[in-house]
Amino acid sequence: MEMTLRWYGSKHDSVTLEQIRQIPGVTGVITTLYDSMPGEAWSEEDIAAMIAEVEAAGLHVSGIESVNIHDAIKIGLPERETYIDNYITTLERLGKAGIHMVCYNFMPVFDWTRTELARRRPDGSTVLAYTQEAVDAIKPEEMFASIGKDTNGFVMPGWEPERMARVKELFAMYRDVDDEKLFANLKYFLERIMPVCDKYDINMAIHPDDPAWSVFGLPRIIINKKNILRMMEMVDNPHNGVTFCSGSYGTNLENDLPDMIRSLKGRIHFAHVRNLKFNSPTDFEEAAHLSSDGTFDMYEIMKALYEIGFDGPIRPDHGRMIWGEVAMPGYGLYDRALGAAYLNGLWEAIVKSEERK
Ligand code: DNO
Repeated sequence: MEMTLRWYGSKHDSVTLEQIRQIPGVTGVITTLYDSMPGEAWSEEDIAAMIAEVEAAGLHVSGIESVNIHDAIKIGLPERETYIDNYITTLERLGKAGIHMVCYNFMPVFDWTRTELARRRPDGSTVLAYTQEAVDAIKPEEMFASIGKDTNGFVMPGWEPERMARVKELFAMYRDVDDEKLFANLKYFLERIMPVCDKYDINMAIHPDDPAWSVFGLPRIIINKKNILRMMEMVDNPHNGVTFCSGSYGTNLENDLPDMIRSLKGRIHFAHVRNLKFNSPTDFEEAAHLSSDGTFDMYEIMKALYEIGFDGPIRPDHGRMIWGEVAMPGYGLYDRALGAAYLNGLWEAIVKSEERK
């Protein structure tokens, strides 16, 4: 595996490449063209500039998170053809530039959903949190306003104000899309892009829906072992793979994370590893990465990744806001750096204990 950190680009991120370079064991970044709109073809110049900037700092681009999917593709509108063509162009240009992993998601309307961006924990840190009660109590169009004040001035991925301004319209567009339709539209999209992925050896890594259940009545399909295996089988190509995100699948306590990892051998192309602390099955907060701070056994998660021979990029995921840092919620430097060091420590211990058996 390769330890990486997500980075939004110098225009958008409070964390610098120089800082990332100093986290022990982090050799790559996962980045994106954050200003690009879903459906646009990325230009060769922009891709080259992104890579050059990262490489000048002594790091490399280990993959893209995300190349976002236009709603027309998820809904299955006739215009999807143009947007899929543009997506293929982007993949082709990324492949030619030497990038071989692309993370994306297929969530309708909202990307990840949290009801609080700064819940205070007993140690004084603040974290992202979710309660089903809070979601049930508001209308989708009020969601952005209710959390928007806590973004610390950053644009949150998937929660761009222009997008949130259209929430009602987006809901109307998804009116006739149920789980089966969403699966069919995902299959159509994947079948169209697999040839370019085969040609340039690009691993597509779908991110799970977060939380792993339907919110506001929208269909959500990438939520559990059964559905993800269905997706792997429906387009049975090794380039059709997943981002294994422990914090997203883990929102549903019925998901056995190590077992899911083992069942996805060969198809996990990217890993987001973080912990959650549950106060009840419908109230969780994003704890520190350490097993003892949350609900998951992080050792077992890392061990399962080791056992399936996972060799892709991995990254610590949302961190707590600590030590007075002001950053995009979940994406500060300090706690993610602690997370990277901890995950590297677990990995070293697993590798050595297996090798010395
Ligand atoms: C949240 C992230 C997601 C993820 C996308 C992938 O912090 O994990 O926004 O990047 O769902 O497309």
